[in-house]
Amino acid sequence: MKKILVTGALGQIGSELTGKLRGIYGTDQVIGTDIRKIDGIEEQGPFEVMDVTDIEQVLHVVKKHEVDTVMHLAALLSAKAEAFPKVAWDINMGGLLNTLEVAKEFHLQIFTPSSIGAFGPTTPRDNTPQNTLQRPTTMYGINKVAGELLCDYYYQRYGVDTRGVRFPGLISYVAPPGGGTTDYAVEIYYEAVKHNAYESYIAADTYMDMMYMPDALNAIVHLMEANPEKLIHRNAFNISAMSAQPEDFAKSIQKQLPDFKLSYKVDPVRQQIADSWPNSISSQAAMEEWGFKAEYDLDRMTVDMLDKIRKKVA
Ligand code: AKB
Repeated sequence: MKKILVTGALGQIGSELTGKLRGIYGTDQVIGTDIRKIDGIEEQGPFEVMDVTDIEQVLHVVKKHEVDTVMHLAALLSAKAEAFPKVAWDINMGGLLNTLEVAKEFHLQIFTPSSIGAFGPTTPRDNTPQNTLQRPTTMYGINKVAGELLCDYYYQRYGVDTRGVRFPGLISYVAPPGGGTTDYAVEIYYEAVKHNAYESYIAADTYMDMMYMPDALNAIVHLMEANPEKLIHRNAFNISAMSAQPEDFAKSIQKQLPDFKLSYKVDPVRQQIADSWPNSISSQAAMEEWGFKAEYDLDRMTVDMLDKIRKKVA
């Protein structure tokens, strides 16, 4: 049975992935870790406060729990990384390098997400291929490209079983994303339920890839369970469920809330980041190599998001 450590377990992905993995592999088999702790977290399963930038702490927790797999999620997102580039480098690169070093020593399997942020303005914008030009212009993107290469390097040089995907914007009602460029696609649902209106910081006609969290979690589990002989790429698989602009979300919400209003007040920093990313990426390699498939399209996701948020804020 796997013994899995999740870094960033209180973050947007981690707070849902930890529970999903506990449902599959058993509560005691999954150790949540984060730089901070919240009340009652230990009642849900094993939890350790751990700073990924301190390799001694990572080593200690891996040895203590006899871990064999790490879901390394601790990272700053794109807009936050643009505000604090040096901190982003230290956390995003330092945390990953420490995790890979510990993985090399203890023969751990590693998952770490890359992002559509690993692409840049010179990347082909539509149906972006798996292997293409990557010259990102953000600190986050630079971290992601370097991370993809590092994971490949640790596999090729040391045989570490590294795996990963390039996530699009992830949409969920459980934990807020915080500090991303695609966060508007989460906020729009909360504002729809609370105020029947949303002011978007991303401009009209800006398309980005998106995915509902249940599809993202399934993708992680499937990739980690995939037959390694079938994996040609291993790391940084493009995956997407939909390509959408703010107006598409508004139209989908209006099918449930006909009076919903969308307006715009563009944030130049996040708009510039969004403009440097593709409109839509191709998930072909992930489909062929490990059977990636998204279950949720925009309308199905909208119905579920609105329903869950209504119950949450009631
Ligand atoms: C962000 O907006 O920074 C993230 C991402 C697409 O990597 N959601």
